[in-house]
Amino acid sequence: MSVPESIARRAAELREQINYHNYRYYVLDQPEIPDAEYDRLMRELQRLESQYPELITPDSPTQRVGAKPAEGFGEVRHLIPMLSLENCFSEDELRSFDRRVKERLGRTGAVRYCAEPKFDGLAVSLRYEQGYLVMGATRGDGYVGEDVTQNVRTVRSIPLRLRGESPPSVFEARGEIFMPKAGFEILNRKLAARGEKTFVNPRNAAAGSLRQLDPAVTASRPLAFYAYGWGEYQGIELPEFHSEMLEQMRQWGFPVSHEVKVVQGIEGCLAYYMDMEKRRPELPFEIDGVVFKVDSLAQQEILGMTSRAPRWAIAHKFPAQEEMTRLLDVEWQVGRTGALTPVARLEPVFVGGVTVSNATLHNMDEIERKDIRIGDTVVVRRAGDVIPEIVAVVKQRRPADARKIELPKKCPVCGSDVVRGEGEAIARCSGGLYCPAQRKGSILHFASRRAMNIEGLGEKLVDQLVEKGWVEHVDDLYRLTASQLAKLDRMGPKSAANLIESIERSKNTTMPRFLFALGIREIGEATAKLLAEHFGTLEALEKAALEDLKTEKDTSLKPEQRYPRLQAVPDIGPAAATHICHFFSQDRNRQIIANLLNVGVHWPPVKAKREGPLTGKTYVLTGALDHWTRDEAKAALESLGAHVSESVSKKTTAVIMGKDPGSKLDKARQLGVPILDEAAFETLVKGT
Ligand code: 9MJ
Repeated sequence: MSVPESIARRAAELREQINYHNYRYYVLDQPEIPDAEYDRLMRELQRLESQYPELITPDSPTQRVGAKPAEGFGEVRHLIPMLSLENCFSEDELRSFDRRVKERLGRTGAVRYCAEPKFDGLAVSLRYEQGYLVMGATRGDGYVGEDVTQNVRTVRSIPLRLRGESPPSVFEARGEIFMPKAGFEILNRKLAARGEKTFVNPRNAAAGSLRQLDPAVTASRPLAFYAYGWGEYQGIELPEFHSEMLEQMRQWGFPVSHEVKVVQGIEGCLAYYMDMEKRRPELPFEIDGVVFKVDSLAQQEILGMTSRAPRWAIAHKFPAQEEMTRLLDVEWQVGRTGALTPVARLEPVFVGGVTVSNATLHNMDEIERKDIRIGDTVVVRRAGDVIPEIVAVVKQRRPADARKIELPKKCPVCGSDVVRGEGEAIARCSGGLYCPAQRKGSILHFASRRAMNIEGLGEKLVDQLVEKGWVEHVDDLYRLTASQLAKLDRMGPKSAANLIESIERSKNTTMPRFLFALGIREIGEATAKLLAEHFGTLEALEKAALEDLKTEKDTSLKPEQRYPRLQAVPDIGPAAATHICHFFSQDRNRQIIANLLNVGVHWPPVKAKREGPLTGKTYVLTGALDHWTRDEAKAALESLGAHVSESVSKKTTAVIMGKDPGSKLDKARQLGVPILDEAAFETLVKGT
């Protein structure tokens, strides 16, 4: 049977593509396509070659395991080849593996398997002579790998010497070097902070870290190792089972995962697969499937191997968490504070078990760092319940007409200017409450349970109220009538009356809730409470904010010296103070507050935090005291009702000075604030 021309062409194309991706993956450590895509290419070629064996060329990528070793490391020949594993993706395929095993063994009963996680890292062989680590090598193409001895020696979980009285004279341990998830996150954060390239996933990070010509770099990376097999050995007898040998290796000091289990037959395998898939998100390391190995070493011997993989093992892979698709467009969502978030619209793709058509792009910095453009082919990742994200761009597939993603100059919802502060990642709509998106967000926040707690006022209702123009600002909520509400979608007279009642009830609130409900940026619940305790009344807070505003443009002051009244409140720094000042400086905001008070929003007087002889007094500590730690001194003052502030202002009652006082002392002198030494401080706290 001759091979149809189109099939021969396709096979050649696949060979070329696969060879190229092997090179990217094994030599450059820079894969361009997700594993799932690579697997598909390989399977397609394998299928064509099994249909038309005359297509098989000696250099076909199906005829070997990996690719050439990179230049830079010495070569290591594996006396016993480091084979890869046959993959399967479904229960059916796993069942046919089990059937083949039974047929070859000529038995009908359940086969005993050793079930292992499939670690997602890079395979290495570690050679020990007389118990000492003498060589570490990567898999390479399975026959020749790279000498990474100096690098593996830096991996702390790899024993440099075997434990026990009589170690084998020669032993090659095989297993996976990988980067635990937590270490990967930290490493990427560090790299990003230094402006260096981050890694796409823990596997690439592990490969990139191990294959460093400078072992000092490897040493600084959080790598780990698990053993799951062996190569050459001399001077020992093998036990009956693979799992027993792993136990023996554990005795010699190799890390062997506690997730390794012996299971019986195909049913045992399927149960193990399901259990690991469920627990995958909580494991501290990445796995991309599970591996089943015929546990009896005698049976392994009978089964033998093909040129690429043992016939006694199979990897049952989880659905891919990364897939490729096209970025169709980017839309900008506007949040309550006006923050613009880019959202990627994708050509729908099945990834991580669901169809994904949107992914977050976080912010403009992220887009620029990854150089993402509209029209690009991108790698989308969806792991567990995490929001799908774009991890990388396949640059080689960038179409000529790919468009740069631009931060809109105008808010897509209200058309106001978009502003992005110097050095800030987040851009915002400057429309404030004029912007319907911000208005809806701020109304929902105002009504939320921990703010004004207006029960029954949800997103759908707020959308309608804003769109109909009935509620422009939060004070409008208190002018709604039951007959008006009853006209809205999915609202009967009863639910309208209930809503009016809960709006009415919300008028009776507390000052912290009210302050929190206003939605001033960076003013969360805790800060709202501190503000209320510090200022006691809204008038006092407003007055402080307007006074403090005058210090904003005073460049002779350091940021921490500006806004002294607001910054006298614990936890409030220059950024939060700026937001408070700006909020109260807007006539529109003050008008809304006045309206809210007019319609009857009220709260009981605020109790000062602690009543005591020093209530109303504010102290600042500077320098080290001999007999008190800073926290002890602060606690002593607070227990008497005083407030201890971080910065000196005219309101400061006194500054308490220890050894090596800082600039706060100068500030106190400048402002004529009394200064107490340690003795005077002790008289104050003990005598009062
Ligand atoms: C991984 N990657 O976790 C094997 N593997 O066994 C496990 N890989 C393997 N076993 C023989 N658990 C060849 C590869």
